[in-house]
Amino acid sequence: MSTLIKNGTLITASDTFEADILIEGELIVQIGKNLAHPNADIIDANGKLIMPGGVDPHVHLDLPMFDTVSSDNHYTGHKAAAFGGTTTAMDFVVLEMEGFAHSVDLWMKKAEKAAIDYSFHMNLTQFNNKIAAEIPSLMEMGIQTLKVFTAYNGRLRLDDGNIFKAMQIAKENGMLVMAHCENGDVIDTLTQQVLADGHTDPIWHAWTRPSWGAVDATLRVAGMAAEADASVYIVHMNAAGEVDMLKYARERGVKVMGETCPQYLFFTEDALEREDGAKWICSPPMRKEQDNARLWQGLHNGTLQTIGTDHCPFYFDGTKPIMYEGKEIAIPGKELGKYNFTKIPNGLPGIQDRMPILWTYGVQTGHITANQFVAYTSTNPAKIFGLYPRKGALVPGADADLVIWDPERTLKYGVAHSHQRTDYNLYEGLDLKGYPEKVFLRGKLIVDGEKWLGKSGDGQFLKRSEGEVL
Ligand code: DUC
Ligand code: ZN
Ligand code: ZN
Repeated sequence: MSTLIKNGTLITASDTFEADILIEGELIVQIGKNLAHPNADIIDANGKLIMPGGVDPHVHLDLPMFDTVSSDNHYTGHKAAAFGGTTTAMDFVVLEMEGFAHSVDLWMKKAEKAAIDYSFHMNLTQFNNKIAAEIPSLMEMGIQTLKVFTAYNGRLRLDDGNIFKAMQIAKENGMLVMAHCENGDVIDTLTQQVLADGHTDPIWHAWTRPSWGAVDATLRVAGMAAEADASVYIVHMNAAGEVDMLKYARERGVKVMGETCPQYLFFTEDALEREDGAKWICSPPMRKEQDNARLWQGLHNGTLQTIGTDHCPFYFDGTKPIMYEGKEIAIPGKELGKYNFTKIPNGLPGIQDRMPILWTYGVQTGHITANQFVAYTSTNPAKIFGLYPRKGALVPGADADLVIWDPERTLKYGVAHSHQRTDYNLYEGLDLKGYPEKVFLRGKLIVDGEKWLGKSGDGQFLKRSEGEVL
């Protein structure tokens, strides 16, 4: 099957130009002016923008947390992603006692429902000689990334010595270490103290996870990367000081890259003081306006490399069902922590919101250019995570993952437009200008306006190889 998209304006990470795109089967085969094909379906994209499908490097689908599970699975989350223009999503495998192969198998099973293409990062939350010896086997499975945590003592955290050893092994094997940077000791100490003092409101979540901890952990991780000559990627950067540490390390040649997420650009910890503050509980927490501003600046000047979502939705009130594809679904959510902020499941919806929100409030406000938008939401993640140019590129030979973007479409955003399977949207009521109109996954039209044409099982696992350091 062939599709010829005519007269669109193509936006890549580096250029903006007018051209036609010919798709044959799953691939882009030609890009140029005045293309013709005897029996292709023709789509007139006059007045529309065409970009590579979004690549979300950081999502948590079907993730068990506390006494529940994140409310989007690999079908519902992928469907939402597609409506927002994202056609590849990477989530994190929980490391079980039985080891990597068993853990990956469990995640492969969950992802049989996939509706867009996907790959996995491995949470490296245990470390011993046996695990160390098995790390290279992940590369054979197409998993090129190890995620480490400097927080969540006694659960997910590795001590610095083991993080450093993981970096040495990663360096040897062409792998990338991703790091969640907060100060676990300070968090645990403050949490015990405030609970003993009877503080249980959501705002204490932010006040027990100070931004200095994120800053110190970022510098520590960068320092270890320098010493191991390893590549690292700091996930969900949220504090101004983290951007400063990133800049400091990068200026000294350390192979460290940084991701932020829309929630850290648009919200502050003040949101946690609202009556419905639990909706904004995620880790790390949102910070202050000066942090938002420094993150925007880091995107504007290229200190940061990507914008992911950390999509990990929970219902605000999981005792009440919502309608999803004609069925009532209720999944326990934030109400679990009604009387204690430490019991509120951590995480926010955002997989669909990322690109439309950033287009209106990032590109049109002049924080980033349209080319940077493509770089941060698609091309750079594809490069860093070893998927380029199959993903994140508008070039012959690339997968035909495309978004036809209508720059004139206006809408009031919120749950009414969202396919994220939860009962709220952080951007409720925001006016948007510019929205995905058609989305293709490997040549197949999966979103056409408001119509969902994709299906469970259409998504493919992407084996990844060594990525680039940007
Ligand atoms: N933070 C969250 O808020 N949720 C999931 C994982 C994470 O790092
Ligand atoms: Zn994290
Ligand atoms: Zn995360």
